[in-house]
Amino acid sequence: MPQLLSRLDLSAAIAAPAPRMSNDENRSGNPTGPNTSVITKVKPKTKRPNLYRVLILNDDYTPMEFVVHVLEKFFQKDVEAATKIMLHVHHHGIGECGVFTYEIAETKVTQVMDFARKHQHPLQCVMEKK
Ligand code: TYC
Repeated sequence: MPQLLSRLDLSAAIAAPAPRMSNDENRSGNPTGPNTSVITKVKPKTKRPNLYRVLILNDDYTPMEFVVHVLEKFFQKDVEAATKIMLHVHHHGIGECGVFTYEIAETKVTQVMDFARKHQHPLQCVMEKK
């Protein structure tokens, strides 16, 4: 008569059988060695990446509109968010454009510095480890 198996019983029933061992062998794989087992703990290895702030600095010459444009172009800010950041920098001297992994932050800094130089503005952009 067929037997009803629960989900647990079923998975046990279909699990792979233990490797065959000869009578004079044991779990160490050594016919004469001690009956020991190695228990390997699997450590979940998800490391959080180091993060970097990209900052812009105030100066007396870069036009406000240019800074807003930079924030829209390189940091995907809408005009309201860009204006808010630009005014923060204008009043406080420094402000955050975004937080990125090292390579992305470095790329943003280079893009902003190259763009400012191309338009002959003294705008400065730096990165700082969080
Ligand atoms: N202080 C500049 C001005 O009055 C505007 C400005 C804002 C410049 C932010 C740089 O990162 C900056 N034209």
